[in-house]
Amino acid sequence: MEKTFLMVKPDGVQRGLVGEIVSRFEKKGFKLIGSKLMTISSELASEHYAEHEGKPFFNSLVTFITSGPVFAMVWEGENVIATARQMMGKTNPQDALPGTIRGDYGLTVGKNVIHGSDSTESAEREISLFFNTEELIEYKKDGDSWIY
Ligand code: DAT
Ligand code: MG
Repeated sequence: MEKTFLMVKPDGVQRGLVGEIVSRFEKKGFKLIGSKLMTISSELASEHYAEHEGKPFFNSLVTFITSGPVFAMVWEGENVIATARQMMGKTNPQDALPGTIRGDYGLTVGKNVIHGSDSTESAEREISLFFNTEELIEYKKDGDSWIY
């Protein structure tokens, strides 16, 4: 089953949005298979956002993502990578539709509440960057027979 890496950014943690965000993915029918509250080192931040190195916002992005605890998660389910991106909304919260996480809770691109992998390759890369295999819990969710 497909897996993705999602992370409530420091602004979302500070604003008390962790529960709300977890709840949206739970209610959608996805399965949480790993999670932790953690602080990100600047090394991990630079590696995580390596594709943006050299861009004008790179330094402020690293400063922001290391500025407080984040809530890192791995979610599993059918088409979870693309669906989670839809549920997050566009990168700039001003372009994100109401009903999406960024559309409902964000105002600026620099503080857009949540990260989510954008492809199978980035999901695999980001999951292994943030989680050891023993931190990912494979289990059967009884409710799945009412979803699939
Ligand atoms: P996403 O987080 O939707 O995958 P991205 O990978 O293009 O977006 O960028 C990573 C983060 O960098 C994004 O969540 C917020 C920040 N960012 C992107 N574009 C920006 C810009 N033009 N100015 C400031 N921050 C930006
Ligand atoms: Mg991205």
